[in-house]
Amino acid sequence: MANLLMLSRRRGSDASTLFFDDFSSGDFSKSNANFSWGGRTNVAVISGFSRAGNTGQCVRFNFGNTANQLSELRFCFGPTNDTTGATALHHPEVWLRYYIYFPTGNESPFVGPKAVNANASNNKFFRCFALPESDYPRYGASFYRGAGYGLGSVAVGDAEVGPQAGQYPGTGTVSQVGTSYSSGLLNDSTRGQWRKVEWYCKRSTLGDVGLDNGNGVITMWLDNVLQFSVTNINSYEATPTGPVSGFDGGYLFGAQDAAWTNAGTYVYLDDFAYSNTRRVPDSVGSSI
Ligand SMILES: [Ca+2]
Repeated sequence: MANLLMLSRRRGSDASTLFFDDFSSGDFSKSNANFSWGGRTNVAVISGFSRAGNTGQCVRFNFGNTANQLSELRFCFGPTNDTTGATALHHPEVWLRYYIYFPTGNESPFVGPKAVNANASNNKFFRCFALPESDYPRYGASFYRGAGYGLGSVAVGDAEVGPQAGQYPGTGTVSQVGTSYSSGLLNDSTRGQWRKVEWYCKRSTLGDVGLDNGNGVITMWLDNVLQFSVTNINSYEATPTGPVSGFDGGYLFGAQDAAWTNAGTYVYLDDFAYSNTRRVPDSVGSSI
């Protein structure tokens, strides 16, 4: 019995992990009752490069040869992707884990020029929201660089990630912005490595007098190191169209208001995993 139990645990990985994709399918077809990939723009699963090395598959975001090219991968917390949220699971808390790779430009075989996101503007890094997206506040973070955003000095070629918590769509305003940022996400010492990105997003709850408790959270870790945590988000009651109690989907990377410096920049992503109960352990594999 003990041996069977150990085998079961090994095969099952972690019970709290609801979805995992190493992209060995060669596309975005993997899905289950809890998760599915959605709309894609200038993004593909490629072979011959992955977190495992110059083999296997991973996701390649193509930021193109023109300024501001959109490169985006959407997802849904549900069995089929949709834009209405009708089939989504409305999880009030979500944990995501994935690995990203910014090329140095010197890889062999070549995987793209040196990834440099050098402008002080809003370049999408991550978003998580209820559907339809146009109706509810978005959680997320964007690349920023320059005065007024980051803490400490920022050398040429670096980029930081700052939280945009509870951003209401369509208004152009950000209701709450954190004051601490991830530095060192993208610089000469960190290119050429697979870096672990983790997110925790929690909707705020409704208080007993019908008011938003203002306790929504967005937290980011990079290689297990806490980067920022915004813990006072209003996202339950104070929406344009009424209460929202969970997350339905989101997207990885996305619109780039400022160009990546080098034409033809690629960014890579692999070993994506999702849980709605706790942080996803490193051991999660393709058995899920
Ligand atoms: Ca892979």
